[in-house]
Amino acid sequence: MVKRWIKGGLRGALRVARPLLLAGAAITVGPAHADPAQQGAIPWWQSAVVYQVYPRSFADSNGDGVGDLNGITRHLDYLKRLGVTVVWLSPHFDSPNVDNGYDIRDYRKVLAQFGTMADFDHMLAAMHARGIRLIIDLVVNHTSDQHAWFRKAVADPASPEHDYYIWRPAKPDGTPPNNAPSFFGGSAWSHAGAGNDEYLHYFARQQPDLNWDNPAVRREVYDVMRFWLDKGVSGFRMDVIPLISKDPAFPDLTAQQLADPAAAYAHGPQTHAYLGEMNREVLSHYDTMTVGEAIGIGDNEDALFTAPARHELNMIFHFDASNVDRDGWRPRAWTLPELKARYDHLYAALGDDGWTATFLGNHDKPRAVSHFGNDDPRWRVLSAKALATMSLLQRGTPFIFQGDELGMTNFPFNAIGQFDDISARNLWHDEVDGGHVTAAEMLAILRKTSRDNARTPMQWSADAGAGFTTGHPWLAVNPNHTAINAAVEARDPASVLNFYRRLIALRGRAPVLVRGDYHDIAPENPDVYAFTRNAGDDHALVVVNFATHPAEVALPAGIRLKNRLIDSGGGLPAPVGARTIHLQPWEASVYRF
Ligand code: TEU
Repeated sequence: MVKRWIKGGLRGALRVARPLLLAGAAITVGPAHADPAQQGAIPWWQSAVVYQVYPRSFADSNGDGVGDLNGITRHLDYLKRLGVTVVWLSPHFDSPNVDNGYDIRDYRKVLAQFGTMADFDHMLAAMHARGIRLIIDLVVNHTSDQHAWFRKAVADPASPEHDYYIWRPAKPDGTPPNNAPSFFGGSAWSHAGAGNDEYLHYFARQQPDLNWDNPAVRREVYDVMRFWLDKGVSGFRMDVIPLISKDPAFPDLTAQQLADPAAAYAHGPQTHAYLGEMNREVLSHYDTMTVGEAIGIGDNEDALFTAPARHELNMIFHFDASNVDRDGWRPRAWTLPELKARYDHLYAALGDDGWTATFLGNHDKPRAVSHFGNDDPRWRVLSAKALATMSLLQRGTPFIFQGDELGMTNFPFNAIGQFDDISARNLWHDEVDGGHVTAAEMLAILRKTSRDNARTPMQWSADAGAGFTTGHPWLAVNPNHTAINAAVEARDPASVLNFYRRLIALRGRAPVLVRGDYHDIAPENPDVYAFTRNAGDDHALVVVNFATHPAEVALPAGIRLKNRLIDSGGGLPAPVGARTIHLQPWEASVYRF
């Protein structure tokens, strides 16, 4: 083990209280922390395994039905045992929670329901004591409409804060300045204050977009970043970061653009200038990890954000693969070759030096096993393991969404009243109340696609409240928590949880699974996803059967199988030198070759 000082920690040392400093400034970490300049070394953010905590739903320590920071601190040994090295914390800031914290009222204050700044400091120190780093959510495309800046902006159009936001006059006929839609329904423009001006909000009207063209806004954002970095956080997941720059002319979107507004919004003129400035001003002074939520960005544009020489971000989330079953808000049928093609396209665009983030789910997606696997009790465990094998061993830094390591499933929603999410409720309002879609059809769609599927409380135990809370949970606990929970799975060697632990450990032992290139060896195979990872003389083969029937994959010449490294618990290993691998339903294996 190598012990190193983190640049930010050292800087923070001058500013934070000494007891915190002792626990927070030095992190004991594995070989990944070796000097990246050293030949062959892998930067820590590449060998990291990240775990996303959605604080509202992770663990409630005080019985109010809402998860909190002390709840997270309580479960750090669980995360340590899982093997994750970084936690991404979804927004923990003061917020009116119109969009569950993605509408921030005060960037320097912890949401009261989640605890205090002292709880935050304590949590961070406890993470560092376990060699776990923390990255936090940077939500700076927009603020809450209750942020002091927006309140001043509305109250006084002559105030400096007015220019922190984006205002344009309504058209003479009273219609919005242009036809831009909000992601949460309706126009992206709303009226506020005196006069004729409307403000821009790509999300809810309670989430006004910041005016990044105003240097004062950028300075404020950089100060917020330094505030948290100086506390010892190790970086940021950047919410909808490609959206920060806007074309000030605000032309109407074309019909084609209206079909995919994210793509239209993601290509503002100054995005890269601003990210470069952010890196120069802030990130380059700390040892950080950054991951951009790159909605609207094509695979081919990845390098603009992540090429090391450009000094912007380390990696971005691409959504093409995870959206394979979606056409806007409507589900669409998909095939495995189609899913593989989306990954293959991304990796081809990235090239052998590019880097990305791999993931199956997050707080905006349905549950991974219900989404890409099969949550029927016959296949749930197997398919959750198969998906984990795919996602943790693809090339990139893997992100695990809380509960996916248990194979948690979608929730059996059967009424609109059970949904909390503003996007589900607004969609219902527009489409069902608007008379375009029947209630039954929309319910069937939301049951599959709703973001609330991922947001139900973490299932720690079979107790009432799932061990998440002793009170009344803010969102219903999935009734299947009596069977699917961390306590049961910790004891069961064949559980999804124990498989994740082994898989993460394997990734940690085998550098080829981190740094190796990626090559799909059977893109047309309708059942099996088979890809190699290669680094010098080190070669690994990952095979995953996506079918509920046995399937096989023929190996190209040049692959001479050696030992099997891990298997999700199905068939016997293929013999050394075999030309074909036979897989049981939803079986996943990894071989050396
Ligand atoms: O999400 C960005 C985004 O556009 C989608 O995830 C979108 O919310 C979804 O497709 C609509 O159904 C980020 C956050 O992850 C999300 O939770 C926030 O709601 C959004 O930004 C606004 O901050």
